Amino acid sequence: MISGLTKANMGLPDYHKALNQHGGYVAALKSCGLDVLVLDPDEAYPDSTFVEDVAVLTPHCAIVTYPAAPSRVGETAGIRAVLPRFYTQVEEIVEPGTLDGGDVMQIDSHFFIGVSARTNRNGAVQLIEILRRYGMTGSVVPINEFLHLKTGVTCVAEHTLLATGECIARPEFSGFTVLPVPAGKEGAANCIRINDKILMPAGFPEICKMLIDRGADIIEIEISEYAKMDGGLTCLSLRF
Ligand code: CIR
Repeated sequence: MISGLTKANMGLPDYHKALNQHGGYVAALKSCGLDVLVLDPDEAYPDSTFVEDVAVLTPHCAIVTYPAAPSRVGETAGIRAVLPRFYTQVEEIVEPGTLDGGDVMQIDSHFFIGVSARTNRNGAVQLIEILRRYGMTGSVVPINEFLHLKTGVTCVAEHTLLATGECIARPEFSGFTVLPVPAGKEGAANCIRINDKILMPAGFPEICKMLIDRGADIIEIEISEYAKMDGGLTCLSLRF
């Protein structure tokens, strides 16, 4: 894990602390009523803990992605082996398309796809075509400031997004109530809505208070060691 890709400039993660934080994350998912399958470590791939990036899981099919980062391409073999346990329909993004799951935000049967340094237009178009075949839709959102779309925006309630930076004013989200996360607190924008709970990264009390005032039931999770590797809450699991 400590050999993974990062631009965070926050120092190396403490591996044992990271393992403890992972345990807390899994416990939080279970406390929301989810069954959790923890995959074996894939020691060949230091970024493989960010499992969200190698697949997109929908109600009708799973899609194995094609990560843009050369060091992550081989991670897909591990997830491809697991998906048939849960899905009969497994699709794939192929070259020259690239796509990271962190760029895909599902809201009902629509998928917003960030075109970023990791996801190219070809990958996004391939995903939209796969979604279309299964009766779902997709559209692209250009992303320049962030690693992934969901680094800058996630869904916190019906028709309501938590967004930061360039994602606050994007026309693609004009039909939503957008709750802005100010500069300096960007890490708060990557949260997970599960059933009636919202999982939030620890360390953003003002943002939590804003959500609680709107009626949210929050679980805060410490993920400092993953933030050092540019990872947020959503990256650490695939939820379906
Ligand atoms: C990477 O650069 O690929 C990893 N160190 C972090 C990936 C974070 N994933 C995500 O936001 N979905």
